[in-house]
Amino acid sequence: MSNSVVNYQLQDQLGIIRIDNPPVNALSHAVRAGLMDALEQANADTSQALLILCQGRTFIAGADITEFGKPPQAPHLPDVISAIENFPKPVIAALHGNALGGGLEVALAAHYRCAVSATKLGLPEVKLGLLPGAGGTQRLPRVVGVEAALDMMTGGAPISAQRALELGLVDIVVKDDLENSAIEYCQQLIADAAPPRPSGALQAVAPDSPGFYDAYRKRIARKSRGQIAPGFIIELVELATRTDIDEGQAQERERFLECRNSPQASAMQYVFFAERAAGKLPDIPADTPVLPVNSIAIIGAGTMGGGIAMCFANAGIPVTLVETQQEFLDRGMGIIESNYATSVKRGRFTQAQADGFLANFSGTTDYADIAEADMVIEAVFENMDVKKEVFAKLDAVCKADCVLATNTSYLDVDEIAAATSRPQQVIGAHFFSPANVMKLLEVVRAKKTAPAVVQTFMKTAKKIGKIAVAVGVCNGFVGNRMLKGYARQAQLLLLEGASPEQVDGAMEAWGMAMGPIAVGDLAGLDIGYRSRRDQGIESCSVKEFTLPDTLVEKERLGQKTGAGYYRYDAQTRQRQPDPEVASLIEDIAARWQVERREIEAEEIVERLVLALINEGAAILQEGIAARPSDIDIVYLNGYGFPIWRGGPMFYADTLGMDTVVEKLKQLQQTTGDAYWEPDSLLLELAEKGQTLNSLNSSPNKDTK
Ligand code: T1G
Ligand code: NAD
Repeated sequence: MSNSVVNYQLQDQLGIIRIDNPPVNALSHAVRAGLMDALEQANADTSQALLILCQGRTFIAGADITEFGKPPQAPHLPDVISAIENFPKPVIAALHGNALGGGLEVALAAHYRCAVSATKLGLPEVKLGLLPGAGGTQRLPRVVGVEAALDMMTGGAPISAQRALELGLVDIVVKDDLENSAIEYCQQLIADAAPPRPSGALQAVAPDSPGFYDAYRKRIARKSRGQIAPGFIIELVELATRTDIDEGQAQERERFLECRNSPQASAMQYVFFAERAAGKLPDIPADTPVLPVNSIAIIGAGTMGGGIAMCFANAGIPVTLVETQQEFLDRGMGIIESNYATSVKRGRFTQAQADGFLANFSGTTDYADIAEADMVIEAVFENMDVKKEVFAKLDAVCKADCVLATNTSYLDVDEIAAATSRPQQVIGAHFFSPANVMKLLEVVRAKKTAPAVVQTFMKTAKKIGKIAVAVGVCNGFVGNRMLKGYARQAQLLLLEGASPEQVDGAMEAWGMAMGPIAVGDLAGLDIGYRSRRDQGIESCSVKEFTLPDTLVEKERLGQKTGAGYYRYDAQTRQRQPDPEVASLIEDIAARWQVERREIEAEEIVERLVLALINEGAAILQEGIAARPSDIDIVYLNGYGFPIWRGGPMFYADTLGMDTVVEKLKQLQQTTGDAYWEPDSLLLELAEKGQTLNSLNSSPNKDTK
């Protein structure tokens, strides 16, 4: 009695359940039903023990997320879990790949667990706005202890098989031939007459330090700000230490359903699929051949060049740094070495790992030394003439199929490509600072960039752990272009009466990682100042630039000079409001005859988020982004937009197109600012009663 995805077979004294539901053996309805059938069969036959394992690249990677939002079908997962835990014969789970979510809960319901060494084990539900809903919050603390369980469930990051062995989550780490090693282990258990060993019967030991849970809530407060699931997980783990498994699971189910029905969960599940969609280019087939990238050169070992180089070295790809002078090379390498030392101190890498990464580095001031590089990424000064000169040199020395990329933030990639005889090999690769930390990468497709070059960069991005989004050429691409309107509103709100701390406070309370004013101080006000001068904009000639221009001319560049919009405490680096800036703002407002008034947080949030939405719509209309979810992935991974709001375009749909258009029109009327004219795409969608999300299923094929 098997079905298309679950097979049961009796082999000597061992019943073997094989699950085969590609791509990740998710616990779909068919898998759940198949498991119940197989348990029934094994219960009735002569098997002495029961082995559960999966075909393909991974053990069960969780409940089937594509079934969320659809009417749930029996058997439900908690029923399958109880059937496994209460099975009268020992049940063994054999793990490989990613045993995640409901998959780990199935393994926890089993009485014994073995795993191959590369297995990852985790309960990442919190990343989907959920919590483990099939006993994970009750069984995991019983098996690994309260603190380790909390770390795994509130953070969502998987642990290694070795760590799982140390914690007692797996009983044995077996050789890589999973099936045979697992069968051998089962036969040993049968020979030893090992009994069923329900983890639900174990006792979860309460931590003895008073105030443990409050301290734990404080510890995760910053990274889980605004999310409901992490708090519920702490509550349920605490409950596990003082109730039996049935009572605990009942409470868990209630909290799980509360999360599942929350807007946060639908936003975060949208993000799960949006991240995966971003890697699929509507006009370039997935099987387009990619160019080899086994060596790379980085031109410019400054702030960005150094971080970008670390990404490749960490992925095991030899990196050559190119600078104009040896002293700049030494300076750049010095910063890289100290970054690794910091990572070792913080336990992110072992010393051996850091040494291994550093061994991938070499440096030169002679371009001829990079003639054989497979890929080159330029990260020199943000100046068109300098970049053109560099690309002309690369065109002269690099081999024909070398991929030539520029890390420019704003400049025209088509113009840079035209400085070479091979524009089809030129592409934009916009990393975010710090490049060795930030996950986002805007892959900028110039008009002549060859599909194979685009595909090569998308694949390379995944290899170095980045989330790549393909975008077209325009000033500031997707992220920085939308940021301009957002930052402009922030400046206008300051002149109209809101203080820097009010603007940042409102956005951070709404969920942004950092408010726009503080972000300016973090990035450095001189970058914007130089870019405006390069564009020929005279200082203090534009209302919304007058304050940052004035601050720069007062050498208040932001955090790096200890003062910008805020003053920064030398020890704590904490930002403090500065009365000097407050009076400066009043003067500038008077100079521009801006009437000042009380401004509520709600207005601040509304204007800044609507600015993102309206510009995002224009970007879609122009085909600079292929789908709204790509824009969301840019803002979630590059600009600190709260994941539980799904991104600016997803958020626009939660407001509704009618509301968005109405609010934009109201602002246009009250401010007289043409900037607020609703983008034609929003008008069209509102008229047709459609959502931005409806465009995600038919992405724009002409992203250039
Ligand atoms: N359900 C449905 N589809 C899934 C899926 C899932 N759980 N996981 C992956 N996919 C699809 C994915 O969309 C993609 O499809 C393909 O598989 C390959 O994925 C009760 C309720 C396992 C580490 O959160 O983290 O259990 O794009 O491109 O980089 O407590 O996928 O090819 O059409 O990501 O090798 C908890 C989610 C669920 C794990 C593999 N589980 N998955 O990464 O491949 S909630 C998770 C992942 C739960 C219970 C609760 C990763 C991966 P397509 P991929 P990958
Ligand atoms: P930086 O000033 O820190 O570093 C630039 C480096 O390039 C310097 O070390 C300089 O010596 C070197 N250089 C200049 N001309 C060179 C040449 N002809 N050959 C070799 N090396 C040369 O600048 P940065 O902040 O790292 O910015 C680099 C690029 O990255 C710019 O285009 C910038 O717009 C972009 N960018 C910056 C950030 C950021 O936050 N800093 C973020 C994304 C993109």
